[in-house]
Amino acid sequence: MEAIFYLENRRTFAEHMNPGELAVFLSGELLRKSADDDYGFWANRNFVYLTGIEQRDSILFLCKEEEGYTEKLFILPPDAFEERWNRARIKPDRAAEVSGINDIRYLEEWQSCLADTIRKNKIRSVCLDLDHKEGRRNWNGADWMKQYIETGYPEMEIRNSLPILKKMRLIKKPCEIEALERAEQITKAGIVAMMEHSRPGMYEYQYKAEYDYALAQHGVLEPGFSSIISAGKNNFCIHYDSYRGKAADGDMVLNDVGVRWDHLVTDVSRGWPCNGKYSERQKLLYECAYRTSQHMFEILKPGIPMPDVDKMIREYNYGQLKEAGVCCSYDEIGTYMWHGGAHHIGFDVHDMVSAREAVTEAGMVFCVDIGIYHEEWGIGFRLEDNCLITAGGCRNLSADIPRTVEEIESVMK
Ligand SMILES: [Mn+2]
Repeated sequence: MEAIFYLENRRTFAEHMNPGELAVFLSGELLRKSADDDYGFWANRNFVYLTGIEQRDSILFLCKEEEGYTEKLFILPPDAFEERWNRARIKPDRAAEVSGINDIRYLEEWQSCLADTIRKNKIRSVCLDLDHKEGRRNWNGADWMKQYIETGYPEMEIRNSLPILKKMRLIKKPCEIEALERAEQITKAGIVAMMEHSRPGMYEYQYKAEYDYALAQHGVLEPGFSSIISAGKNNFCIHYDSYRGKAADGDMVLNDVGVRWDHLVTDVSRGWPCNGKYSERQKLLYECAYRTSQHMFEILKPGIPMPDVDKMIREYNYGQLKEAGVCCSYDEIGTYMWHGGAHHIGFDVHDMVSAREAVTEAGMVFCVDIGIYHEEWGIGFRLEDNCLITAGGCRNLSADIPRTVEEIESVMK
């Protein structure tokens, strides 16, 4: 992404702030795993969305003034010893180039800058990224910052930045769509590699190795999220991640995988027979999902409430399963469909999950995910594609990844 992307994001965020308000964002801290080993650092996505900076212990200040706003970025200072052992730290001029922020300071200044800004700009309210999910601890540092501000400035009002960011991140910019398109091509390479190597007796970890290898050939060193790759009965565990099972002749393989490119992540599922030829029952069920998916891509357009998208998938797929003689009453659909079919993707794979109340709008990208689970027949799979809503309709960004029975069988020949 070019710096203008981050600059525009900050400008839009500032438009939602009130004069006398300060927004503070943190990239997050490095988490220690055990002994002298740490978890890989993962920068807070909202911080990256606003700065492009993925280095730990970085802080962004956005200060709203009567006219416009000012911005400051705090980064770690150089440390020859630390950098010799681990990695080079971003230099101020590079941080300015990436983010488009001119005022770059070293981290040790942030407390005095905060005090100065609060006093000089008569700050009465601070916006923090208080992203709390079901009471689980938030590692982006915002909770710590909230406590710091409440202790030092007891009169200060605290406002949650999240509703603003959710709204912003729902609509993708053209450069984000471009990044997604590139990510889809690499996702295709990974999925096709798994299909091409597929054979009875193959272990799930071998499929995973094919996927990871194909991605690495394109410079993508880790999958967009924890890959779900399973075979046979393991397909009945929706977020399966053990990779120890083996595909027996006649089993279906399920993948639910993604690729991150320039921060944007895809989320695509396919289901194929490990031996390369769909059985009659597999084909029957797969084609129900396929027709439902095609139907959705024909009708999706701006102006549809997201819960309705989910409902439409369910109802249409029920019609298909009924016609196939699999399911006789809508009350039973839960036996075969275990999860919803539409979540947004973007900087996170479940991008802004609580934006379900949204109404489709040009620039939104979400999954059209049809999962069918027939335990009695031992067949479970998902067909999941990435739908971009356009001014007049929609586009399937993952359409190029083999998805019809014929396309998949011909890749596996
Ligand atoms: Mn998925």
